[in-house]
Amino acid sequence: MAGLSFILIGSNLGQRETIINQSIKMMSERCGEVYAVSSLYETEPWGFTAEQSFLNCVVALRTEKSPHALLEELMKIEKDLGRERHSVEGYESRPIDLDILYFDDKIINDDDLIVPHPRLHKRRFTLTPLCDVAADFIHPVFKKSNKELLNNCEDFSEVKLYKS
Ligand code: PH2
Ligand code: MG
Ligand code: MG
Repeated sequence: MAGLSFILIGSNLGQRETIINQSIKMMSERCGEVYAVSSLYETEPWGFTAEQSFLNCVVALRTEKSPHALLEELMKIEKDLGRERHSVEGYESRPIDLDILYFDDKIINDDDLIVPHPRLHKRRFTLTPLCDVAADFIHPVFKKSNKELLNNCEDFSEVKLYKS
């Protein structure tokens, strides 16, 4: 049976909106059915300083892939869209970042993949678009809806509507 996954998309390097739209098209061609897309938000870099702000959104994806196969395909799409990974400490600016937030109500704690995403509840730039597409979805670890997580979120970095 198909799995239901939510993916956070982020970009703060290059033609941000164009690259994000390309990534959504590639996910629909290579990963499964993208059946909902949140509004697009302009967000303050979280956890590091960067020249350019981020654009972030969340897509809902129905996929036949396993969580690890999905991760592998998302990393290939990142690479195809020009993402380079450098071995630096901490975060760095990137043209595209595709993060699995949830995969059904699975709890995965592997070296290469942790689901639900371990920092999703701490980040307004994630919870705001996530609530556009899945406000009532229950976090399988905290047993709280995304809406509740957003209401209790202590991160107040700026998240501005960019395009609905
Ligand atoms: N991603 C990060 C680190 N910081 N800040 C914003 N606003 N948006 C992001 O997508 C983001 C971030 C690590 O992946
Ligand atoms: Mg990320
Ligand atoms: Mg990532």
